[in-house]
Amino acid sequence: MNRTLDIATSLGATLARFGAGLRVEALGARPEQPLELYEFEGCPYCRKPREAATALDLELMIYPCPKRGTRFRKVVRERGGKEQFPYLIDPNTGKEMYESDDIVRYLFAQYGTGRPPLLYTGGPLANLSSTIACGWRLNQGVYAEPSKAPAQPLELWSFEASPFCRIAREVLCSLEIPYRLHNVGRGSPRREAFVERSGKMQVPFLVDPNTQVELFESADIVRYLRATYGS
Ligand SMILES: N[C@@H](CCC(=O)N[C@@H](CS)C(=O)NCC(=O)O)C(=O)O
Repeated sequence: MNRTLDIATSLGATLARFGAGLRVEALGARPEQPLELYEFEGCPYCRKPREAATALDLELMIYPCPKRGTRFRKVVRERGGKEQFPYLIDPNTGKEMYESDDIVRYLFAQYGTGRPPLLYTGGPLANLSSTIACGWRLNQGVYAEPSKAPAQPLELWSFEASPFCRIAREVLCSLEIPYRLHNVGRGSPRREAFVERSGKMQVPFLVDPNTQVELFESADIVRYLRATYGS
């Protein structure tokens, strides 16, 4: 996709969700270990738990499960009994679940201060606006593309509502590359440490421990991922 169109449609997706996943909300208990989310970027239901994770400043291990994917879909089938996404595993509590609204409610109850704001569950309206957001992105982050698996998961600093981060996440998804997602939404207490680590407050920021490459700029990240892991 042409770069200007790419950014414009990604911004369209952010606006369609009224900026959910932009800033951090009231925080509760902090998990010791990152939560694990099996999802894909082009799935409207998967967006809601990712938004909630930004709002709750949670670290996630993302296991991308695009359609026709061969790496992580089977894990969900084996653990939960069916291929339905999103699927959350919380190693801190032993809880595992399907259903985006259940996941969002669980996250706010466990790691926020109770009930989620309407924007984050919102029933049919949230699903409709998330579907419209996916529509803006056509088929980006829906289907798996042939790829080489990295030996170790990558790391990405991001927040859900950022149009530039979405562009990088969609490619990680299509290439089925697992990654540790460091959420640094507006108001995140992690931002200071991130700036110390990276040198500036800019996302997306990708670290590949397999090659020691560190990159800002979504277009550079996309180029790097395709050259290194695409086939
Ligand atoms: N009510 C479920 C709906 C989930 C759902 O329908 N997910 C679709 C993807 S958007 C799915 O898993 N489809 C099966 C597949 O992709 O193989 C929720 O909110 O989590």
